[in-house]
Amino acid sequence: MIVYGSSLSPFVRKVLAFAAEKGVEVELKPVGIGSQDPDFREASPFGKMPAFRDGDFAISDSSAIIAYLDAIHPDPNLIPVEAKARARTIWYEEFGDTILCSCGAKMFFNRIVAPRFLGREGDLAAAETAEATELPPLLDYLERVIPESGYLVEDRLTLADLAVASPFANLRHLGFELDAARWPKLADYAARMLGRPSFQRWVDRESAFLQRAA
Ligand SMILES: N[C@@H](CCC(=O)N[C@@H](CS)C(=O)NCC(=O)O)C(=O)O
Repeated sequence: MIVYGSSLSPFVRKVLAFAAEKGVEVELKPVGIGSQDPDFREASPFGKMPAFRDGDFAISDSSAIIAYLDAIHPDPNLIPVEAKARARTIWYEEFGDTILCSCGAKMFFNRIVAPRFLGREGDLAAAETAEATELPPLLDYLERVIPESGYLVEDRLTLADLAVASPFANLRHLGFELDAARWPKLADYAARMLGRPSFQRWVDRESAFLQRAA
């Protein structure tokens, strides 16, 4: 099975971590933003990463890919079946994918992707505003909702944790330190989740790659 994209994308990283936690082997085929690679474009008609292929089956969108991986490899269960826990898991995935990622992307794209990989200046004012005004309420929210168990749903690892933790790797690459005085549960949570082998393998590679590209 092939995942197309770069693990620097929080959506790609979420899929890679989900596959690793399931024990499913996937190969990451590197493609960058705007890639015209025909196999990638066949799987992702609008050129967004991640895209995915399993033989003659191709699909894009991290949530669609995860639904597929979950269906062909149900164990270990990472998407609860109990109604409320399942709904909460989907909410946290949505929160991670849209609310947290769209804020984090303003910082990561403008400070790293645009200048280093696209050869143009990023909108540093937009990045600054995102960090100063958009991000803190999202971090306050997570600080409130993380249970004592340290897992968002059912006191065990689920897709909710993988989706919420993934964008924190991008914040780490930006040198953003979670203030443990203001967000103690969250600082511990993010460090524990990104320290799982399913994430750490990729985050370490990304750090090395970003250092080379600096
Ligand atoms: N909802 C999609 C979002 C994918 C997405 O926006 N990926 C970004 C990279 S983080 C991308 O490919 N951007 C390039 C573009 O929009 O052309 C998913 O979950 O896979």
